[in-house]
Amino acid sequence: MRSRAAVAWAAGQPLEITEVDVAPPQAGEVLLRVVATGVCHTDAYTLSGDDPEGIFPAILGHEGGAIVEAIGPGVTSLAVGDHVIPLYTPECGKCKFCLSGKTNLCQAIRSTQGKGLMPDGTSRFSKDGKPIFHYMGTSTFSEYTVLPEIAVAKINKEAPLEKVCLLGCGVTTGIGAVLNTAKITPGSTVAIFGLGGIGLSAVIGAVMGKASRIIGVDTNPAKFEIAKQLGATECVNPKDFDKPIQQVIVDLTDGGVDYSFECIGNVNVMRSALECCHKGWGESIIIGVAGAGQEIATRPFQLVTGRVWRGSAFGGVRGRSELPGYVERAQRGEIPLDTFITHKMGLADINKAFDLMHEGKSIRTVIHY
Ligand code: NAD
Ligand code: DAO
Ligand code: ZN
Ligand code: ZN
Repeated sequence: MRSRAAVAWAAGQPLEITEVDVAPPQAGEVLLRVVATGVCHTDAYTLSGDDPEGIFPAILGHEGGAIVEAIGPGVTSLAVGDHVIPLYTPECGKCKFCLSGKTNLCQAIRSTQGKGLMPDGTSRFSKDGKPIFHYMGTSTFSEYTVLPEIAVAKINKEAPLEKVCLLGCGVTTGIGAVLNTAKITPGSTVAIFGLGGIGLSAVIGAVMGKASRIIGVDTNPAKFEIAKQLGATECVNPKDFDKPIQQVIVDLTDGGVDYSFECIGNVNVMRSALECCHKGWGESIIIGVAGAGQEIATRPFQLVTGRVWRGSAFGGVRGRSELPGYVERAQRGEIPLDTFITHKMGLADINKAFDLMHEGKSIRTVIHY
């Protein structure tokens, strides 16, 4: 079949809106009609060429809300008409990782997904007979996309897909990093570096976890109002101080915060986030994705003296079993998705969504098909 799509032909080039061919779902796969998709910083990161896994040409997009259009042979857990969220972190329930109970990083299709291919080693997308790669196993910048059954979460049909699409990445990532990865305790003090879609979601997670102080940190003060609206108790701009931001936070908090979250992808900020944690017990969670080849650094004594450095992917959330619960929380009004949607537009304007993100003018743009 034919599908409207935004194709990334090469790193650093704008996406081209065009028609692509989509092959039918094979065994264990489903064809989805994407109703709406968010645009996340990770899409921009890959498009920039900084992503070591970035392969071109590809159809980007990983924050979708969709409806099952067709199922391939052997699919049992999904039916045509189901409302779903595509998962870049699948959940097979059978691999060593799924069975460990310790991680959400299912590895069942990891090797092919990382190569931009379906589990059988081929792509379902092509243009004029030439294959186009999948992206993060989701490719939600195509109106029709094919996913393995194990990478699709079935959700409540009542939930608006043009809003709950944001639970496919950013909002779940931020909330999950606070509640699942850090598991903050009530009364904790928290610092959140970067107040984009991920950091603002971490603010929500910190409110849910009953943090006593939530310090938002961003170099763009335009983000402070919305952060405070969501529950940040104070916001600081590193540019306003002539000492390192970690020192500012240590001074503000009688020795440092209990938990910090890096939601930018900047290795220098990752160091600040670690070093603003309290001696003896402070934990810093890296959420941001740094550029290819970059490395983090701190003095080992920071860890010897009790600080903990950890990371979080998709908020530690197991997509098929836990994401439907996030949708229910959003339906109950506990996750204010509307606050995140600063812009809405059609697929034809998707490059504007990237511009708005780079200009710091959007939290999330939702693309409607
Ligand atoms: P975004 O661009 O919307 O937000 C980033 C924020 O950081 C902006 O508000 C910006 O002003 C601020 N910022 C930039 N440099 C700063 C600095 N030096 N100090 C303080 N603030 C600074 O991005 P987003 O969509 O919220 O994504 C954030 C990061 O999270 C990206 O690296 C993205 O790739 C990553 N991410 C990770 C996961 C995961 O599972 N680990 C999931 C989604 C996104
Ligand atoms: O299992 O080795 C693996 C990779 C899992 C991918 C998790 C990606 C999380 C960070 C990327 C940002 C997502 C938008
Ligand atoms: Zn994302
Ligand atoms: Zn698995």
